Amino acid sequence: HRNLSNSTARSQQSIKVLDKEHAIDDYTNIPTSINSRLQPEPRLPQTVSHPINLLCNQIHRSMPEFEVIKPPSPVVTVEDNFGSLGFPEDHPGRSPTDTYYINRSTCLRTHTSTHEVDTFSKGHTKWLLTADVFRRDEIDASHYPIFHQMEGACVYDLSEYEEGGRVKRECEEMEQRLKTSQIEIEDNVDIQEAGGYQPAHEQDPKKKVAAQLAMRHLKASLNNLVLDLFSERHAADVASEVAAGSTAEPLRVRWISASFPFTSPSFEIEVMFRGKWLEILGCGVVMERTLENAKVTNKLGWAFGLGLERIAMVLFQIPDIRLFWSQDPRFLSQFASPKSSNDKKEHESKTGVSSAGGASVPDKTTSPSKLPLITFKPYSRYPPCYKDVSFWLPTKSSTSNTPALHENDVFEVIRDIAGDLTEDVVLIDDFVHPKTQKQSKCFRINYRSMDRNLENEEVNQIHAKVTQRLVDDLKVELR
Ligand code: FA5
Ligand code: MG
Repeated sequence: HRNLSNSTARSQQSIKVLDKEHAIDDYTNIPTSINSRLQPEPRLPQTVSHPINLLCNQIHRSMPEFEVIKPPSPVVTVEDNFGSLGFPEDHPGRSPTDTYYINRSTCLRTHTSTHEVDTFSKGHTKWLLTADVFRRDEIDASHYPIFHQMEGACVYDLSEYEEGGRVKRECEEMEQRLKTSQIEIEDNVDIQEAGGYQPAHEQDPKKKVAAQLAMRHLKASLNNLVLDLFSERHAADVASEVAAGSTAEPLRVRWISASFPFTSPSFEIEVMFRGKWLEILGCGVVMERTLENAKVTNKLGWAFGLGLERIAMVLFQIPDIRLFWSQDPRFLSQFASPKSSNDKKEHESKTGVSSAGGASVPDKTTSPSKLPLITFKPYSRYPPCYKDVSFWLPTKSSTSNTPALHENDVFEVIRDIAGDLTEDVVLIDDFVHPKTQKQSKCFRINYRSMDRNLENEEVNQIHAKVTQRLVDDLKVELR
C-alpha cells in the first residue's frame, strides 16, 4: 500500500534523506515537500527572537536544574521511535497513514520520546531535549506536519522518595507556590482512568509509594511551569477584561487522563484557546520497562513532551500554526524587540512616535532574561477561497481489511501540492451508495495564504493539480 507521492523516488531503489541514501520499500512514504525541509538540527528553536526560541529560553530558565541535551538527527530507527518504548505492533501511531517512513526500519521521529531510552542510558537523570518531529495529520490551525516538542524527564533514586527525602520536600515547596497563584488549574483525573500504577510498582510497596510521590512531583512541577509561562499573560488578560469592551478570556487550564505505552499513569494538559480545549502536552510516570531498557535500576521518575507551537500560540495569541514558518517581517518583527507590545503602545501614546516597523526601542526596564509579554497582532487576513472535491473511494480488495483510503492520505496530497496555502480541510459529506455500496467523500479545502492575496486563477490551477494527484496516486474516481 505504498502511497509514495514522490515521483522521482518511485522510479528509484533508494531515497536521499539529509545527504544519506536509504533503501526504499513498501513503507516508504516521505513526500518531497517534507524531505526538502529536513535539517540536521531544528532551525526555529535556534532563531533568535523567534516565538519558539523565546518560549524554549523561558522553559530553560524556569527549569534551571534540567540539563539541556543537543537534539540528534530526526532520522531514527522504528525501534527507537516505537519498539523500545513499548508501542505494540498494531498501535495506530505506527501506521504509515500516521508516520513518515523512509523504509520499514527507519522513520522520521514522531515525538521526542524517541530519545528517552538513549538519553537515560547515557546517565542523564534530569534533562530537556527540544527537536522537530514529523506526523501525517489533519490540516487546520493547530496541526502541522512538522512541529517542535520539548521532552523533559527526571529520575531520582528510590531512597530520595523516602520520608524526609528531597522529593517530598520539593513537592511541598512547589505546592505552596501554587496555593497563592491566580490561575485555577482544574484537576479531577481518576488515577485508574489514567492507567493506574504499573504492576511493577503495585507489587513492591516501596515502589508504589515512590510512584505516587513521583506523580505528585510531576503535577507540581508542570503546574509550576504553567504558572511561570502563563501567569503574566493571565494577569494581563484579567486586567483587560476588567477594562470595558475587551473580549480577552482569562486562562483556563485542566488535566485529563491519557494513555502512553511508556508511562503509567499518563496525563495530558489542555488550555482553553479561542473557545476550544487545546492539548498542549502529554506526560506521566515513567514505566519501569522504559528505564530497564536504558539499564537504569533503582530509580523512578516522570517525563513530559510539550507541544511548543501550541503553547506559543496561547502565549502570544498566534492564531495559525503556519505562521511559525513565515518569513514575513510583519510576523517576525513583532517578536524581535525586547519591549512588550503593551509597553510599545504606552511609548507611542506618550511620545506620539510610533515604534512599529521593526525598529526596536532601547529598553532599560525589562531584563532580557524575561519572557516578553507580546500579543501578536494579525496584520491582515486575506479572503478565503473554498474548493470542494468529491470522489468515490477505490473499492476495497476482498483480501485486505485495511480501509481503501485513509483521510491522512488525502491531506498529504493536498499538503504536498498546496503547502502552506491550505488553511484547513474539512470532510463535509460521507455516504455509501445504497445500491452499489460504493463510498463517497467530499472534502472542502480552504485555500488562503497568510502573507498575500491569492488570485482565483492561481487557486484553480493548484486545485486542479490536487484533484489530478488524488486520481493518479490514490485511485479515486471523481464525481
Ligand atoms: C506525545 O508525543 C508523547 N511523546 C508525550 C509524552 C512524553 C508522554 C513523555 C509521556 C511522557 P502526543 O502525541 O499527545 O504525545 O503529543 C504531544 C503534544 O504535541 C500534543 O499535546 C500537542 O500539543 C502537540 N502536537 C501533536 N500533534 C501535533 C501537530 N500535528 N501539530 C502541532 N502540535 C502537535
Ligand atoms: Mg495527545
